[in-house]
Amino acid sequence: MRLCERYFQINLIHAFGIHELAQFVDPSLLKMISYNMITTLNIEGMSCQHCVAHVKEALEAITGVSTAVVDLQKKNAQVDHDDSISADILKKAISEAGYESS
Ligand SMILES: [Cu+2]
Repeated sequence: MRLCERYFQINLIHAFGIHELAQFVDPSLLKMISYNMITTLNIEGMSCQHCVAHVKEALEAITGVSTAVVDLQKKNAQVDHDDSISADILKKAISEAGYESS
């Protein structure tokens, strides 16, 4: 599914709600819809832009993560992902990359 279609569908959900949408949209299409959400995690241990790139790469390698914006000054990452991804999955990837997160 292309990104613009996906966002269009999410806007539909926000406008009508999933149950209302189910009344006039094919149920098989609804199964394809997942919510996108943004999770912000605090990250410890990043000291330079290489660390930032490393964390970003680790997060964006996860299926279901679309983008990760990692900020060295703020010591955080804003991760845009679908609803199949939990914070624990994100933290595990950060941990495996060698950093602490909460
Ligand atoms: Cu570094």
